[in-house]
Amino acid sequence: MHANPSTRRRTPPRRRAVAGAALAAAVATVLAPVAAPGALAATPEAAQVTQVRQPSTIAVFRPSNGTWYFRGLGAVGYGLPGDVPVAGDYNGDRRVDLAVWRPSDGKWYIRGVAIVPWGLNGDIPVPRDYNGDGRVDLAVWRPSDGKWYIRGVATVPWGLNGDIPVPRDYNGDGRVDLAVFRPSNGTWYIRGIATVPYGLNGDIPVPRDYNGDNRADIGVWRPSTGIWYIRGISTVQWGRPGDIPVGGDFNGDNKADLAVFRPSDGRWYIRYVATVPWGLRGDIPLSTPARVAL
Ligand SMILES: [Ca+2]
Ligand SMILES: [Ca+2]
Ligand SMILES: [Ca+2]
Ligand SMILES: [Ca+2]
Repeated sequence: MHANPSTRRRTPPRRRAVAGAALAAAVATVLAPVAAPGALAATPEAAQVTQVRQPSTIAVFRPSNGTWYFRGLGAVGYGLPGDVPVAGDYNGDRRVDLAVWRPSDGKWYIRGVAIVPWGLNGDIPVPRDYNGDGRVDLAVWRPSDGKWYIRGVATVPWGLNGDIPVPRDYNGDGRVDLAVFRPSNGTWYIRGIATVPYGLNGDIPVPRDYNGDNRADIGVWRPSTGIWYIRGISTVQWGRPGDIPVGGDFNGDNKADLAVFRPSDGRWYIRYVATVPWGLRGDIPLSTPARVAL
């Protein structure tokens, strides 16, 4: 049995108390039934599985010069300082397109594909293939109203200001599930599936499929200790304060690996796989499926 990260004695001092009534109201709101948007259809599982059979890329986006550096593939300038990297397969050709979302103008710049306004400054981009057509959909989660704005698919209220959006396929039905991690109470709210207390305020949610059953596993990485808590699977110390956890399957076995990027030495520490120098302090570490359109 692994340690329960919700153990109260480990609560960081910065954890804020939430008034009982307010919390109850918040939970009631977030659990309120939402009309199912019919457009959130099933994703062909084969398409997803095929994509993850190859090792993920090791890459960084460098905000200071707007350049992407893909290890073994090359470097491409695309984007500006302040942009949020949102690489994904937007046109359905099974190659990852370089893309950035620019908070200042709310536009998605998708290299070689399109420039599309979608979202407002303050939104959090959450691109995923929500309708299962093989193309990543433009989507933002808006903290101020807790709504998911998924272009051409649906607008769905799920979550509250302060939440961290964590959309994944948690039940393995091939559909991306809307979900948020709420730092204030360390709880995961997975729409239509479950409400799961797991983690503490200050933890970084790292939902991935760690055991290869094609379901995203709930997990958090704790910056203060470098410990990964993967629900029902393992508790492992990997990384240290200052590191940035990175998702990805770096050896192509269809299971997510524990990996961190260390800004202080520019190295990737991938457990059981490799230690790789790639990047500089200030870079944003990225990992994508192997096929990238450069
Ligand atoms: Ca889509
Ligand atoms: Ca699902
Ligand atoms: Ca899993
Ligand atoms: Ca792996």
